[in-house]
Amino acid sequence: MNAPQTPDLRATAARLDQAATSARPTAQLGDARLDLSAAYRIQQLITDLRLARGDGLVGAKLGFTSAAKARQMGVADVIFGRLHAFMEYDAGACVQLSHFIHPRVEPEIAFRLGAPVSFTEGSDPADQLREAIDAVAPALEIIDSRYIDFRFSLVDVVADNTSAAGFVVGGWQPADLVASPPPISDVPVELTVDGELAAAGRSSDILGDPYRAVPALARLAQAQGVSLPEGAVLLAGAATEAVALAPGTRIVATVPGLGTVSMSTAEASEVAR
Ligand code: OOG
Ligand code: MG
Repeated sequence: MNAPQTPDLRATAARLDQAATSARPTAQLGDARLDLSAAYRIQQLITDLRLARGDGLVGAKLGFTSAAKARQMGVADVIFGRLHAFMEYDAGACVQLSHFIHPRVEPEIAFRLGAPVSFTEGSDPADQLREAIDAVAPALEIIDSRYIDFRFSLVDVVADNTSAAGFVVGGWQPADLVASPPPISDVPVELTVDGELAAAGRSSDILGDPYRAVPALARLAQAQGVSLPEGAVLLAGAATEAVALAPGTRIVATVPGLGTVSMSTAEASEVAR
């Protein structure tokens, strides 16, 4: 009799990485043997492939921190993903949609680390992360599920690095989270496309207060054994539903107290597939 097959996590990681680099969707994992810890292991193996290509880790993100996002995707648990150098775009950048499968954009709040964090044993991970944060900014995240039709289970989306595909950060403002957090705990968050309101929420839709993303991220990063470099960007999770990106548009996120951040998408005629 054959021994029961163990899922090939490495092959799954390679398939998801390949789907991202080729911008071609792949089938949902649909493997009942995979649990959440196997999903995070696949995510780690994707990161290993990227690091081996010289594509450094430049940050981390949370997903499903708002009810709007959880409702949109039918997945409720807060999830953790990695941001790599290839995902970073300058503020105002014009993004080629041919690099993506079916990209969506969502408004976010970003924190920046002024010092590296390695979550050493014996000290509270949330304190370590909070003490290292030196700036806060409005941000846009591009998400692009590698799965057909942008459909996934919790295990699928964690294995797929939480659909992370791109991010744009606006002007950083100093953040002293211990002494004087800027007043952005409950302010409107708006996303416009070509000047029209496309999604709206409040910063308090993010776990009740975007600062609560910091301990949540610290806990998940520590659990995954992730160290974050100086300058790392942390995305707190979208306050609104994500909006499908169309060619030839300008996207702006506005968070009063933090300012705005924008990007645009290239015209369809410029998109070479
Ligand atoms: C997963 C990523 C969720 C957020 O901010 O909630 C996320 C997805 O919706 O594809 O980034
Ligand atoms: Mg997001």
